[in-house]
Amino acid sequence: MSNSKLLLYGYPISSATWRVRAAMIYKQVEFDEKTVDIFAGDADYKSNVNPMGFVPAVKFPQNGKTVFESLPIMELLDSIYPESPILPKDPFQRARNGFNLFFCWWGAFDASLLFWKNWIFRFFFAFQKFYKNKN
Ligand SMILES: N[C@@H](CCC(=O)N[C@@H](CS)C(=O)NCC(=O)O)C(=O)O
Repeated sequence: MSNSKLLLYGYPISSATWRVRAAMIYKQVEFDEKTVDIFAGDADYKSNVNPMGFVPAVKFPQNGKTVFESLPIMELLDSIYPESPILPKDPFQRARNGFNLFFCWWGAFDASLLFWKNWIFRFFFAFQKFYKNKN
């Protein structure tokens, strides 16, 4: 694996991974992909990459940092690789775009109370762990 490529941590049937993968392909950015077994759970991934255990995450060769959450990843991709933009340049259009994305994202999961409960607990545990040594 070359160090100059992005590394996408994903899973084949993950829609959140698809959107990041699609953005990279659209932008013609070279990347390698590592499958994280989200069903079995990957303790190493959870400890070292995303404390919530969700995919996708992307490791950037520019500084070796790893970013998780598909929407910020896509925003970062657009800033670093401005060719073939995926976000509107106009700030109002951008805000509208952000609204649309969040609306779809939250709306899509609104139906599942079980998912919400699980997600909220995972979020707070992961948040605590991730920011513990960052201050
Ligand atoms: N908000 C996250 C959500 C990512 C997400 O829900 N990923 C799912 C696959 S599509 C996952 O990793 N699920 C594993 C699990 O629930 O443990 C994003 O947009 O990146």
